[in-house]
Amino acid sequence: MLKRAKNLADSVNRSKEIHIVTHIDADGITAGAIASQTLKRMGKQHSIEFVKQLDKMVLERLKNENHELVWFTDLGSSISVNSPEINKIITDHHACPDDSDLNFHLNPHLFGLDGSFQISGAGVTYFVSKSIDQKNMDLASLAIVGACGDLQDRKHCRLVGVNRQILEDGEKAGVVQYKTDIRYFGRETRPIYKLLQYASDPLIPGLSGRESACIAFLQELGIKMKDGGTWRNWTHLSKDERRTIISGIARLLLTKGFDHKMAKRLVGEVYILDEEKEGTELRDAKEFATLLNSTARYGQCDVGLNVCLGDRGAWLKKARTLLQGHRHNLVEGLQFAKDAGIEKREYLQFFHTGTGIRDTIVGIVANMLLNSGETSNDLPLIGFADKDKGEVKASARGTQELIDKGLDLSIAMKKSAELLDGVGGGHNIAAGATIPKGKEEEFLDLLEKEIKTQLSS
Ligand SMILES: [Mn+2]
Repeated sequence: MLKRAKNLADSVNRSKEIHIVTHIDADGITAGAIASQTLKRMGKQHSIEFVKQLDKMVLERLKNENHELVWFTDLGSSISVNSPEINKIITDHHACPDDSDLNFHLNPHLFGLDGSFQISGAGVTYFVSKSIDQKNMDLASLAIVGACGDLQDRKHCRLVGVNRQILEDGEKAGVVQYKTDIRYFGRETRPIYKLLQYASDPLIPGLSGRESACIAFLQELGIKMKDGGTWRNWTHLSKDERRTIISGIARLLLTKGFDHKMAKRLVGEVYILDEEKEGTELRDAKEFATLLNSTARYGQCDVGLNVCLGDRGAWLKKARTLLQGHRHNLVEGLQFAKDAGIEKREYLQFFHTGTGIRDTIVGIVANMLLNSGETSNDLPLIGFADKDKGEVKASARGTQELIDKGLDLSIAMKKSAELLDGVGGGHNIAAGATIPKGKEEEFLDLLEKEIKTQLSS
């Protein structure tokens, strides 16, 4: 991989003008920011754009734009063999056939690694950046944010694989710290009772989703929720207080019949960006990633990009406004999906929200629903939402247990979509597809057949 990274670095070095094309999510924004910052430091002429997916139209346009070099980050694995007309390098981590020897493509799957948890799009982009100049090691912090945005820590409750190398680089450069702590979202910014109220992995029986129960639980444990007039967040608590809460939750889980494996998921590694102010979304890598996601989902990637490139003024303020809106839309979207109803089949379950929610958040909603305890989680969940131009977006989410049994949603979604003239792909645990509207039923039949084959082989 390092040799391939070096090859790609050479291509960058040789080019005077470079156009970056990246994906619209947290991993894509951080990947694009790493590439962009690298080129800026080299004094290269460069530009950047964000795309939802690389379709024929985008490729055709890029061909006509005649860039000296196009740098695809966090996407591009699907086109690696096509489009010889575009002079390109690709740093991606999405599944691709590993039988090819493509010297312009850096992808963990080409080296026998798994891009869903060992390294992200930002991570592979970081390796090229570091190959160009060791001084770019400070960009490891963005690569860690990208990995968290991609939920690469979910499988082992910590980052593993090549991600560890990036983590060590970040530590050496003094930009990232990691430690073991509660894994719930909002350690830096949420009042403690809110952290518990929105807890989803694992769910806390009796507390998740219930504000007053969370407050009562903390009072019973003797935890002071306020300091003077302000809410304390998780990082304000003493070691003892943290331990008291964690064992309190573990006790709840075990008495309600959850196993030790579930209780163990309470605690894991958290990633702290040393240079960011305490108590802000940017201090915790997971919260940073969520901030970026909420710019991306609303077509405002440039806001997230500017925050990644260092803006802490107007752009950050704008990002925070988008985050507020995003939170609101997720709550609404979740309700909308529930109202639409979840239909169960033998090998999958699904919901269809029509135009009710944006196609850019249907995947997050599906994921929230699957982990909410309100759906059975022994079936993958597919969410549909209408796109414009007579197309439908399908987002599929699975669980680790299903992956261990052989489920690969990336392959299933790709195969089924392509049979209907659509496109699909992603990761084994989370994948998406775009298909013609009206073909949903046919799509579900194809998908179910494929999933059945995967789970029984
Ligand atoms: Mn990615």
